Amino acid sequence: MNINAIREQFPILHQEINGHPLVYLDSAASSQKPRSVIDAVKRYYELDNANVHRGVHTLGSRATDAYEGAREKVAKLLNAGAPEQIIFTRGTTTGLNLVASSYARSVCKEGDEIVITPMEHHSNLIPWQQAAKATGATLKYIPMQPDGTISLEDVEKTITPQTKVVSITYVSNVLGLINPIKEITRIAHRNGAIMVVDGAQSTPHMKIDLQDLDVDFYAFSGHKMCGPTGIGALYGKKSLLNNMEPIEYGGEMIDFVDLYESTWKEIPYRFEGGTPIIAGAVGLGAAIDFLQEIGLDEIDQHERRLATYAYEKLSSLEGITLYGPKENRVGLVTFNLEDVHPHDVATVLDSKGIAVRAGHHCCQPLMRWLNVSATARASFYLYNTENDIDRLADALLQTKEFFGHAIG
Ligand code: 7TS
Repeated sequence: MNINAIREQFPILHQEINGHPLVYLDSAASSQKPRSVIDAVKRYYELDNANVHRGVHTLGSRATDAYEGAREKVAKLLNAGAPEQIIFTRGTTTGLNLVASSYARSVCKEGDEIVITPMEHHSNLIPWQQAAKATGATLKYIPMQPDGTISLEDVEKTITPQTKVVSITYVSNVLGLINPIKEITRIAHRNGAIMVVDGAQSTPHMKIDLQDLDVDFYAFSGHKMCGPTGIGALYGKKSLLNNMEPIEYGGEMIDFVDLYESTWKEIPYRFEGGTPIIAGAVGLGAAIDFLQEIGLDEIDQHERRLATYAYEKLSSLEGITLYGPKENRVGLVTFNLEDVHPHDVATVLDSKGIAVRAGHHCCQPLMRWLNVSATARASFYLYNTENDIDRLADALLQTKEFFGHAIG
């Protein structure tokens, strides 16, 4: 990977923030966008814009081709099989809510179980809390080891024949660890449960093969993988989607409407009521082209190198606590400096042009498990370099000094 050439393609990176060259270390919250994605959205609006799946006019069919072409790109990226198994959504949150509201609420009943983990992002936790409350099912948690990982032994103990749904994040947005999704899926299926995966932090960073993983649902967001905000997708197995009720009713999702009864289109359209996010899908398609041209395996390796470098470099600072396992982690490092609130850390770093996130990262139960109220987090992507991490480490030293605790 030629990082300089890659960085050249991201206009936003080439600016000064508070008098310093920008170091963007918040890609887990939202990634930056390459020129090709920005141009694809612009070109779509300048040349092809129209509504999809309706008019017979030329612009309408161009827009439809662009939108459906993006669906095919998503299906190929994830090795998802038939493109109708891809439903465009607003992002991971919308995808997970769709499964919890449509599938879980119709399948689960009292005595059934929904299994998740304490490391889940709120968008893979609250939908299941609500589905459990609505159906009388029990919400169960697979316990975590001291380093945050989950053991297959605990997975075996937690998932039972009463379990109807298991929903787990592939990659933790706080701990940077990768969960053994393929093995958990096998255990879920053996017990008759379906497997749902939160792919928000995995899709941008590693090669995903849904047919190999054999998961039943998989949700992700475009904006974390060089695409625009407001677009994402949910993969679902055809056999499940075909039997699910829509959760949004209106235009474009119907087959036949009468005064008192209506019927729905085939999948995926029955889940895409209203005018869809056409320009977003076009941008996501361009983002997929961009990532695939570089290669997801190369991106993955680059980020793992950065994560190892960052973990080692930061752990040598006195008074720092790093969260999550040392091994097998993806490109992010979550940490706290002794006696300095993470919001203060992020504020001082911003004054030096370095963007990191501070807070609970939409993982309040995980924060309680870690026994902290908040942390700081530096997250990396294909455009970050060792130099960015050196700048972070230097700035953290200065932060510590600024707050009157010189690091030895
Ligand atoms: N799941 C995980 C694991 C996430 O990291 C996020 C967003 C979501 C779901 C929700 O994605 P959305 O696109 O629907 O909002 N995570 C973060 C983060 O770590 N910092 O800001 C957003």
